Amino acid sequence: MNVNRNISIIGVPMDLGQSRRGVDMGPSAVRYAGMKERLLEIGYEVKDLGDITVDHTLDESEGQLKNLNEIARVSDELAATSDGVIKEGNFPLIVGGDHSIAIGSLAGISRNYENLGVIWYDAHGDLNTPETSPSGNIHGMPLAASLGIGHKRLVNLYAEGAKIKPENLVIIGARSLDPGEKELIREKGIRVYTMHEVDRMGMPAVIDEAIGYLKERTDGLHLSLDLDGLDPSEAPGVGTPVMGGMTYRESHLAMEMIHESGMLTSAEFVEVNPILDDRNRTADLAVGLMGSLFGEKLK
Ligand code: EXY
Ligand code: MN
Ligand code: MN
Ligand code: MN
Repeated sequence: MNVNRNISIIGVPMDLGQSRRGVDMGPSAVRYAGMKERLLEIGYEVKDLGDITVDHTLDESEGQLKNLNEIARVSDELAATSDGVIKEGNFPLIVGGDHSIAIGSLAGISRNYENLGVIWYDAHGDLNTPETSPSGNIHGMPLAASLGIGHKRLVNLYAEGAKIKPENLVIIGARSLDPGEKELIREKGIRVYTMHEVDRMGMPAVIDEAIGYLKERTDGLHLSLDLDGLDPSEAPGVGTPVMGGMTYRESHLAMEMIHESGMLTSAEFVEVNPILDDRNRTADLAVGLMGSLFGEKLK
């Protein structure tokens, strides 16, 4: 199956899922880094649908998850938009904003598949629930919510219950997992390639194995790429950096191999925070990885 040649870009300037202001400027920074031009150069039809409006007023109510109401509202709008993009026959390319937006993207995109596969490229598991979260930040919860675990407002967003299945999920690059996340990984048998596996096996073997594992059981593939999956020395402009991450070169290879699989049906790039960045370096890197993901050749 070849990648759809018609890309629809959706910006989600979301910064309510975490506490570091600036990630709402991620979509602008990635556009400024030439995302649309890069994809046009490779030969795609590209439509930029603009940004989903986010009300950045912080919800100071105690007890609830931080900014739950606005995150749920935006996620619902993102779900409907990305669902519509697929139903029109286009490829949704979503740019955040913090990783809480994946609750909406997975809710909308998964409606179009029996078994949507997910590659979660991230330093973190994003598998926390309100009970296990050390921070109460919803950007640490999107994968649990998408698996049907966590706050009911997030679990039942756009459609009732789980949006993806644990056996259709692969996490790559994890190196900062909370106790509750480790428990959930064990309990659900989620396939995780931590940085230990990435180092021991090498990225080629990790991606080969992940693609082989997903190919036989899924009918679509969503890539959720959190820029903090890369080492902060290369991608400093992220809100929750963790040392010892994947290199830019390893990540390019991963993107090229995912493209070669012909399985990719949607993608999102999240957590670019230009305020924390060195000039626009992390956004530039994101656009470079998009080039590889969509088939740019070195020769
Ligand atoms: N596990 C920590 C928490 O839940 O607060 C940190 C989560 C960081 C999430 C970033 C988006 O990947
Ligand atoms: Mn705004
Ligand atoms: Mn994440
Ligand atoms: Mn992360």
